[in-house]
Parts: sequence; C-alpha cells; structure tokens
Amino acid sequence: MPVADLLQELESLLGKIDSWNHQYYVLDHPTVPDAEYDRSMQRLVELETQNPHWLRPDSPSQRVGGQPLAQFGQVTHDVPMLSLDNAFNDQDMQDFNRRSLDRLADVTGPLEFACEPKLDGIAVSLLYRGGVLQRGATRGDGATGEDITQNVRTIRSIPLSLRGKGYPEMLEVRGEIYMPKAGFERLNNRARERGEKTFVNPRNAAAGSLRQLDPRITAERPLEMCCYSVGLVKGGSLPDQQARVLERLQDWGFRINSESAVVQGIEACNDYYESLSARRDSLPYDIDGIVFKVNEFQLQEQLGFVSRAPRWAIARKFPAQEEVTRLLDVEFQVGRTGVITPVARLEPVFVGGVTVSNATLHNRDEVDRLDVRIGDTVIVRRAGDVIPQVVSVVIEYRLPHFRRVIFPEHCPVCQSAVEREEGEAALRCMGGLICAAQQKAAIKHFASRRALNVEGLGDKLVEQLVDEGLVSNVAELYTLSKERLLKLDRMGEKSADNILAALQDSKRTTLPRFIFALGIREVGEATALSLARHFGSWPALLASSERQLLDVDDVGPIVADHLRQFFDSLSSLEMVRSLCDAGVGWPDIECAPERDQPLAGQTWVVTGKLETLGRDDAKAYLQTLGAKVAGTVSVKTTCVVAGPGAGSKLAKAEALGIDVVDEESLLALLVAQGIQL
Ligand code: D41
Repeated sequence: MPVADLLQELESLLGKIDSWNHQYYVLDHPTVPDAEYDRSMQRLVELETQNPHWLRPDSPSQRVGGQPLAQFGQVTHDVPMLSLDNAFNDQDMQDFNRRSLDRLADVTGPLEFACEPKLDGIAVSLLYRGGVLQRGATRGDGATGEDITQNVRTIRSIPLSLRGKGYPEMLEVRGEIYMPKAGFERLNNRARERGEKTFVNPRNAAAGSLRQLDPRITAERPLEMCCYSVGLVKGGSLPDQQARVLERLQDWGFRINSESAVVQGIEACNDYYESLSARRDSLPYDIDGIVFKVNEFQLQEQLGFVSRAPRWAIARKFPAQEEVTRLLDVEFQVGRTGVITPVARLEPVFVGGVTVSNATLHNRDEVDRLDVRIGDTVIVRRAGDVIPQVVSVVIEYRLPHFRRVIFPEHCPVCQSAVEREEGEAALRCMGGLICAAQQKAAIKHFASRRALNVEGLGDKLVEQLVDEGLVSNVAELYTLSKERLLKLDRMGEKSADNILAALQDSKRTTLPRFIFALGIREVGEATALSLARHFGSWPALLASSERQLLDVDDVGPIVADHLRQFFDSLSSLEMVRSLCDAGVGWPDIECAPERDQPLAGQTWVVTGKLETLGRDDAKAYLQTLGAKVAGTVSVKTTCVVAGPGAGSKLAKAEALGIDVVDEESLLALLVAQGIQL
C-alpha cells in the first residue's frame, strides 16, 4: 500500500478510536461492539510498530503503560491546590452562607451555588499544553505533589489530547481520580481468587493503583477521573461561572459529574444534600459529602481565601461510616438453619447516622482473619442499610490479657453438638428442629411478610410462644386457641383476635410463597418462584428427580441436594401435611416451559424505590419471566423500571433512548403474565 494511504488509515484509526474511547469512558455510552474496537486497536498497533516514527505520544495505544520508574519526581503546583473547609450540619451551612453574604455587600438576593458530589478519591492536576497532556500530578500537600504522568496516561477517561476548539494554550485541569464500586468489587474478587491481598475500600484501591511505579499495573486497574476545577490558565480564557467551566471541560473531552447542579440559596443546598444522601448507596462510586461552591467567579474573587481554603466553597460531610469503639464481648446467635454467627457486643458508638452496639463477625474465618480479642479497640463500619461490621482491630491498643474468641462446641441454646461442614465457613447447630433458636427463626421466617405474611406475629411474640411451649413448629401455629394466647404476658382480647384472624388469612397463599416459607436451605424467593413456575404444583415438585430439579433456572447441585433432603425427610413431609390439614392452600400455577418465557433474552434494570413490590421482589418476578436483571444500564438494556428517587441509571436510560416504565406498569405486566402478587 502506498505510504500516503497507510498514513491516512492511521489518521482515520486514531480519530475513530479516540472518539469511541470518549463515548465509552467519558459519556458512558458505548457505540461499537468490542470486537470492532479490538480489531481497530490491533491494526493501529500494527501500523505503529511497523512505522515507529509515526507513533504519537497521544495515541490511544499508549494507554497500556510504559517502563517502570525508580521513583516519582516532584511537582510544584504553580497555582496552589487549595483545601476545603468542612460543614457537618445545617447550622454550619447557615454560618457559611451568612459569612459569605456579609462579605458581599452588593449581593441582596440568595447566593447561587454549584453543588457537586464529593468523590472519595485522590485529588490530581493535569497539565495540557497546546491541547496535549503534558503532566499529571497528585495534589500532595497542595504546594507540591508527585509526578504521576505515566500512570494518568493509562486512565481512559483522561483525554490524551483535548477535543474540540477554543482551549487555552496552557490549561491545568483538576479533579478526583477514583475507582467505581463495581470495578473495586471485581478487582477484589480477582485478588481473592488468586489468594492475594484485597483492598479495604475503593479509595485505598485508587490510591494504591496510582502509587504504582509500574504503569502497566495502573493500566489494569479500573480507575476513572472526574474534573471539578481548573488551575493555571494561559493563552486563552474560560467562562465566568463554575458550572459553565464544567460544561466547557466536558466539551473538551473530560468527564464531569452528571449529578452536579446549580441552585439558589442555602436551603436549596440543604435539599440537594438530603436528596443525594438518600441516593448515596445507589451511586456507582463512593462519595463522602457534597461540595458547594459560590457559582460566580467574580464573587469568588471578592470572597478570597483564608490560609489554604477558599471562603467561597464548603464540603458538607456525611456522618462518618467508620468509627472506633471497644469490643465488650462476643455472643453466638443461632439462625434458622442452625448456622452459628458470632456477634460483637460493642461499646455504643454513633456511626453512619445511628448508634451501633452490635456488629456481625460473620464466621470463624472472619474472626481468625481479624484476629480480634475481647477488649480490643476495633473499627466498625455501617454503610447504608447493611448490617454493621467490624472491619479491623487497632492492634496498638491491645493489652496482653485480652481474651481470644472461643467458639462453642455445643449449641448455646439447645446444647446439641456443633459441626463445621466441609467447604463451609459456618458452624452449625446439629439440633435441627429440637433447637429452640431454630424453631423461633423458622417460625419468624414462615410468618414474615414475604412468606405467609401473618400480620401481627412479630419476633417478640414468636419468642414468647416458643419459650412458653405453646408452639414448636410452624404447623402448630394453626392450633393456637384464644384461651392459650390470652395466657401470654400483655396479650389482650383484641390482639388475640387479630392474631387468630391473621393466621386464618394467611392460609390462602400462593405456591411460591409457600415454598419460600418452608425455609429450605438456599431456597430464597427467586428460587421458590422458579420452582413453582417450573413444576406448577406441590405434588409435581415433590415427585421431581434430582435431574428435573437441575433443569430449573437458579437450581444447581447444592440447592437440588437441599431440596431432596427436605423431600426425603419424614418430619418435613409431616409438617407440610399438617399445614395442609390446617387449611393452608394455594392455586396451582400454569407452568411456562422455559423456552417460551415471555421475557427470555431481555435484560432489565430496576432502580429507585418501588413502593409496592420492593426492588428484590421486582427482580425475582422479572427473572421468573425469563429476563436477565442487570445492575447497570447499557445499550444492551431492554427496559428500565424506575421508581421515585431514580438517578443516574434513569438519566442514562433516557440518554440512550431505552424504554422506561414505572412500578404500576410493571405490576400490570406481571399480572398479565399470570403472576399472583
Ligand atoms: O469531588 C471532590 N472530591 C471535590 C474536591 C470537588 N467536587 N470539588 C473540589 N473543589 C475544590 C476547590 C473548591 C478548592 C477547587 C474538591 C477540592 N477542592 C479538593 N479536593 C481535595 C482537596 C480539595
């Protein structure tokens, strides 16, 4: 091929790949199949290898990482990188607003603020000359940082050369490098599989990845950068407002936060804080607060800064999700299937917005990993709705007499033997249904909202019923009489009537609920639904062979084994018979052969709050109809179910032109498909 043609091919490849990268990594909008991308990239590398003098520093092929460094160089920031003052409550925000207004004599109305989620990552500076990335550096202490140019070049959402026109000759862009939650999970899972060390949180993973002297390692890490301000600007100018600058940065190819907003006045800032903090857990990255900035640069200038922090910005921090406290004792809880869980009793501590005095220690492996002793100072973490956890021990505060955690050899409730099954981390009480703890847990599960939904039969009452010897299994619930109930502490006529009525109501149920209510090991709601739809009736399920069970979606050898064990156990079958004799019943289901499941081949995403179903149920039902349910929206998504509070996933679906339905439409669809809710 003539040289001119090869050069033209190279140009065209460079343009295409750069544009695809931008679509994919900055706009979250993939536009080409992976195979096509890979082919083009291969061809580019081939051309560059055959003609090394054509290789440009900003070629997308240069993102794989160059030679390892011996150490990082130092970088002095010509324009210092400021720090942020913190606010922890509404009062701090009021004070910030008042101070600002007092200094701005000309401003009469409410101040305009740019609001941005505060990403929990590493602050960095990128320097572009003539639109080409020259240097990347960490913030360091704000005056000097480390030269991480080689590493930032591997991050796909950082443009190697700027897009569009009109950028200044020299432009320093500042932002946060972070690791999205999904990438962090994948990275840790891989490390775990290989028996390597895992990272504590996405921030540490991002910091560790940037600190690599070998950029090839950084290149493999799922890092992203989101920009939030500029430093040095020479030979050109920028808009005169924070939000406008962000828009301009986006035009030039940078990723900016899609949650950013401009609001009027401090109350609106507080509303923004509340609404984003409610959605915090569903964001694809960790944030530790919200940054509020006076939007007008002219006002920013008037306000100036004190020591190292601007007077025109403030970071409202979320309550800490990790705190330090003391481990007072370890107790052992026996669950529904006999699993014995060590529970940490803690000196009460305020963390993640609530007071925490218990945290799970999961199992023996976890206790060994933490090497925790009673009396230790520990770090507890409570994020979102998850159960508080002990994440680590502060070894420096350990005293020699602190005791190790001793696991029981007998069940703390029924004294039966405790065993550890092969390949399992959990210890288990072998008492089965003679164990009062297991009886209570089984009954609580049976009566719970998603199972037979016996209203008013709460945990406390179940415990009383078992402790008083009135009930020892779920079938006996239906033998309860009013006289017996009235013997319980604090049980009045009316409550007793209500409970009997609720028990009566619970008898009319559905097959999936009934299967789920039995509490068979590993049989959750989704599996119960699949089983019900596959077999259609209880006798058909009971008569199924292991092979037939394995034909069901979500049923693998382990679940099949648990099911067979249940069906082969006389006491289990007797219990089912007693339940049916007591009048528990359900209509059979029409089975849908899996190949003509109505949503087969489709991918759905559920986001926001679903008032009636809840997200878990919605997902389970969609799966029963054959859909795949994914956690992120992409071009492959068929439909998004969005409830109140839906955020970036909804925005993305709209941007990609993907169908969006509300909960009501989903309910209608489920009912139309013969699902009884
Ligand atoms: O998302 C962030 N972590 C973030 C950090 C942000 N959205 N905006 C920021 N703005 C600033 C000023 C107002 C000083 C330009 C920041 C930071 N600073 C910052 N990050 C680390 C130290 C300071």
